[in-house]
Amino acid sequence: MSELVESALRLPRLARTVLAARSFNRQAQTPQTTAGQQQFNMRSSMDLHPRIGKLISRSVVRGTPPDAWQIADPDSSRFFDSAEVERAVQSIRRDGFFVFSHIVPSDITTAIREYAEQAPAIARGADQPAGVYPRTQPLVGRYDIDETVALQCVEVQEFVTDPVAALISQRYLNQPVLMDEVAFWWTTTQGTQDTNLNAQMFHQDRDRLAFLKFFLYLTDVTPETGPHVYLRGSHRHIPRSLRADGRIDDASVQKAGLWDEVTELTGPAGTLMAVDTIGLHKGKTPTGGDRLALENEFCTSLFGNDFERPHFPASALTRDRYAAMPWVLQRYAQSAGEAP
Ligand SMILES: O=C(O)CCC(=O)C(=O)O
Repeated sequence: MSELVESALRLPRLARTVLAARSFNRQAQTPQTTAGQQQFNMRSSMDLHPRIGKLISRSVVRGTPPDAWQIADPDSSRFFDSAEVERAVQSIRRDGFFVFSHIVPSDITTAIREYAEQAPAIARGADQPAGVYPRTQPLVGRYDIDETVALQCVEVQEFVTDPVAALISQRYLNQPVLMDEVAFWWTTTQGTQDTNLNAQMFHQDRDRLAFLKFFLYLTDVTPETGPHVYLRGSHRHIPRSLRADGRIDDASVQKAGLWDEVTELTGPAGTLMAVDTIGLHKGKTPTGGDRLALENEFCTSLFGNDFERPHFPASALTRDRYAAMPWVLQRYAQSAGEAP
């Protein structure tokens, strides 16, 4: 289909997305799925501009209960220094990302890494049952640990329920947020043939209208061990040539004259980053060793893609945090102590 016809179709898709998202957010019980056509319409309308999802979110996510803003005590965070909140928000607004100065203590990162070393992981693209990550001899470029498995680790629960991350997301998006997704994965040196599959080509995340992600490195990350890579400023503006919903190669970013804005986010184990991944980003394929990363996402609405309500044995801290911020942690209501 010609680009002209495609462009003409984006506006009606945008209008349908606004209507569908409004109706979704008015339901008394949050639907667990978003119809495929609605997902497509939303993703397609995001070709118009990287900020379009945030605009839709502000217009349709209304009437959240007053306790939606409520969060647990920020000083209870062992991951973030709450003194960095304002700087983080300003930096994400300007650049699309922020690397925190505060490094997460090594007893926490070691506990999470040791958990990942023995947890079942799924070899991406291999069509095999989950198994322990073969760290000395990885076969594929990416091994994913599913959210329910990740949440068996109490330190992972502590990370994904962190009140400072919720606060930064609220302040950045200017709306109430809820914890939406946990990703936990190894990237390996075996990924050079599968850069598309392993999210190692530039792309935008378009699963929600408005969202913010936090990445925690659990191994030391150098330019050789698979840093997260971000096109600075692309959360605010993306040239037309790079706006398609799909994978974009480095040559296209170079051709658009933007290579100077490409930033590799490196740091020792314990490095934390907040990233607005509506901007163009990718993982760099490791060449010198593997990388373990843990990520969580806060969004303003569960419209856009299907979601799960994982079951896991909640720690005392998770229960306390759920009690303090039930709206933010609503996906965990069942596991954290409330009847469904
Ligand atoms: O591995 C990374 O740093 C980025 C991963 C990513 O963008 C994704 O999983 O969508």
